[in-house]
Amino acid sequence: VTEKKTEVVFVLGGPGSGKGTQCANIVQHFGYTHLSAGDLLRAETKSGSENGTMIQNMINEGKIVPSEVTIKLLQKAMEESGNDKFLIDGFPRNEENRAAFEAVTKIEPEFVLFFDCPEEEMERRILSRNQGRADDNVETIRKRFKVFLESSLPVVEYYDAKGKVRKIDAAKPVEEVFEAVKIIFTPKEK
Ligand code: UP5
Ligand code: MG
Repeated sequence: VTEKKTEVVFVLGGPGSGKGTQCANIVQHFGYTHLSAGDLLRAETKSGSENGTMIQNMINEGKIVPSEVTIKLLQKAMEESGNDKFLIDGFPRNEENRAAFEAVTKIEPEFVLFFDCPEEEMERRILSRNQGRADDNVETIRKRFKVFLESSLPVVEYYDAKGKVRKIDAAKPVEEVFEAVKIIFTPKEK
């Protein structure tokens, strides 16, 4: 019996670039399980666990939660899914996240889907989202943008140097962005 290899695609992009929206579309067409690191962390704050308050404080400041916490949540969700194909949305957010995930799971991503979007557009989208997220206010959004530029973009550059980044123009309407995404996930004819 040959064990099937776990397949991971990292979905990265700034706050409000459309990661969650496009992952929902990809799931419907290509059979992946969508794991949003942010959603898993937000669920953890509501579970009343001992880490909950710490996670909430980090999210309110737009800071990156320690790798071990996030990786544990991702691993648990991967095990529970019963699937072997994952979209990991919003992780890794810094060099330490990336190195720790590879060291702990021994998984290298197949590729990195990167949603490229201007800050003004991302800010507009977040401010009109209205889903009650504690970090969707102008002050925290600015902090999230700063952390994205300083800590998360270097991760994209790391994978770009390995030829693994598939960059998408995410400023277009949802349907047009998904057309570009589809091309990337559709197996090439040999
Ligand atoms: N929308 C989407 N696409 C659109 C389009 N093409 N045109 C017009 N509108 C579009 O979209 C945002 C909004 O825009 C929605 O209203 C949507 O309808 C609309 P969404 O798909 O939600 O964008 P997304 O990129 O998922 O935005 P999100 O706000 O979730 O991104 P963040 O990266 O900021 O949030 P995340 O949940 O990943 O992280 C939140 C916090 O958790 C982080 O700041 C950090 O503190 C913490 N965190 C960690 O510490 N570690 C982690 O590993 C992950 C998170
Ligand atoms: Mg999201």
